[in-house]
Amino acid sequence: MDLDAVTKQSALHAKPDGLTLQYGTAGFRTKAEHLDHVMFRMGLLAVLRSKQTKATIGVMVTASHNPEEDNGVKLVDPLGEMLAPSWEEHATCLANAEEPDLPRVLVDIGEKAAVNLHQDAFVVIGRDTRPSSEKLSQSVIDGVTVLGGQFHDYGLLTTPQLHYMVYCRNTSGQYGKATTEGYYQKLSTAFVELTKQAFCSGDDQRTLKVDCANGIGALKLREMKHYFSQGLSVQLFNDGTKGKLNHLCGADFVKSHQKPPQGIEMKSNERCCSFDGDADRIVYYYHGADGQFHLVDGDKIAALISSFLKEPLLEIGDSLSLGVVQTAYANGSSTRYLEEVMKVPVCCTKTGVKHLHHKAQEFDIGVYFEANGHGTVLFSKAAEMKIKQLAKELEEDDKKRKAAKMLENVIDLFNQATGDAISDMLVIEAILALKGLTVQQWDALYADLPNRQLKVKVADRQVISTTDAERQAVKPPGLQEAINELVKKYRLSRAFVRPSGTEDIVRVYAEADSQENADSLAYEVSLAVF
Ligand code: NG1
Ligand code: ZN
Repeated sequence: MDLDAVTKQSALHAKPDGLTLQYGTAGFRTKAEHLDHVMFRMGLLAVLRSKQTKATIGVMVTASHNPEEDNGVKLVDPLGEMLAPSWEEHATCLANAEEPDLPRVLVDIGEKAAVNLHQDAFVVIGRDTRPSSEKLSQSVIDGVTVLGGQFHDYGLLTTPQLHYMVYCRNTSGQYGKATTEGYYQKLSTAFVELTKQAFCSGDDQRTLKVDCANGIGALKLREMKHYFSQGLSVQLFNDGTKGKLNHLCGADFVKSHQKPPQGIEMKSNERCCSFDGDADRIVYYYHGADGQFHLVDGDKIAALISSFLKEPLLEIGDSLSLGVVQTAYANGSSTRYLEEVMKVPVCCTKTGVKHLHHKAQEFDIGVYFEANGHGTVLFSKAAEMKIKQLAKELEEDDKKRKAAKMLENVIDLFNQATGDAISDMLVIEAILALKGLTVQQWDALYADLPNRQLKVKVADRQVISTTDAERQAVKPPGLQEAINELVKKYRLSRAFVRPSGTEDIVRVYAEADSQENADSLAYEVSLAVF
């Protein structure tokens, strides 16, 4: 490592005094103006990680659903997963090192992680549409090049596309071609194949309105929609030409406010969906004939997908295990439906996709979704091989073969690296078409328990610590007892608190038998947090 060069370059990306940041649930996130040094340093770290894993590493510049003024960065590991936890610590150390200590911290990380410095390094970079993203991704590149790493800058990409690129590059192209064209081809071929047998009930059924949160999803969906236009016509709203990123629109807005985004015309019973700012989350919704807004969130997506998958899995009769992974934010009704009606095992993990992703890998087929619409379905290598074999070997008209063929396309359609709004949208649309289901029928799988999420500002959110997949507070003393007392006052109730990993707030969640009760329980719990 040419540490003198690092010092010199770093002076051009100097760390502001007194700023400490933590690599949180989704990397670093804060106001864009505070991130230049972090970007440069994550370029350095990506080179070390690439040398250590002897693989291509991804760097994504985005702050997802945060306001336009924010930005963020996260590293993507070789198989398209989130950065390993021990490296999150290295990332935090490196980002917070004072200028003169930077070379020493770099050497330390190299030693601790046993990095072979003679190994080549390759880093791929993607960014969202924020005004600050282009310059910040240039700072990442400065970090990569000063350590002699090679790189490919993809420019504008959705977060899941960057994960896909990393995965493709590290599996010698077996997963797909590491280009946007390759991504569009792979997904749309699977979608078209899958929907071939769908019964067609008129044009209305095949039209979908998409709120793109004024983000990168609009650009990429516009590029892609021609590939699958025979099967589905998408109409883009909030495409970034007028509104501000994530402002009064997008999946996070719709989910947390439980109301439609601005900038979309909704007629009654029309199927609509929203992406978030970097297109890794999706939620559906519609206006009922009664004029009421109905949200169809990540939990219901998981329910639709698992019930769809059960049939062909039963048909191929290979006793592949199917499981669903949720977080504490999953609506109580969804968990009950999955366990009691669908008879599918359900696990609960801590918030943050890395936890869900990891747990889902324990099943042959692991369905994971956060209530906010971030999720995908993972197929184990063994399951994939079995399915592919059956699809190839059996007679043309064998029912088993048809089921296997269908599953084969489902595997291709799901992004195996991470939750992906575009891929999930195509899966959902395919299922609805194949099953002849309307969005109302899908919504009617079960009735959500009324719920409320609140954000509470506190002096130090880290005074709260939790256990049992964040469902119980262990600190500060007395808080959990207070929550228990409040929960007892309501029927079908549940509540918990946890410090956010992406914002400087504490999140409160409550559900109960009526909206009024869910609202007051959430409010009362938020008072107990102070
Ligand atoms: P935090 O801020 O830690 O609650 C939020 C979401 C997560 C995940 C991350 C990353 C909720 C309650 N939390 O995390 O599910 O998506 O952002 O984007 O929605
Ligand atoms: Zn996102």
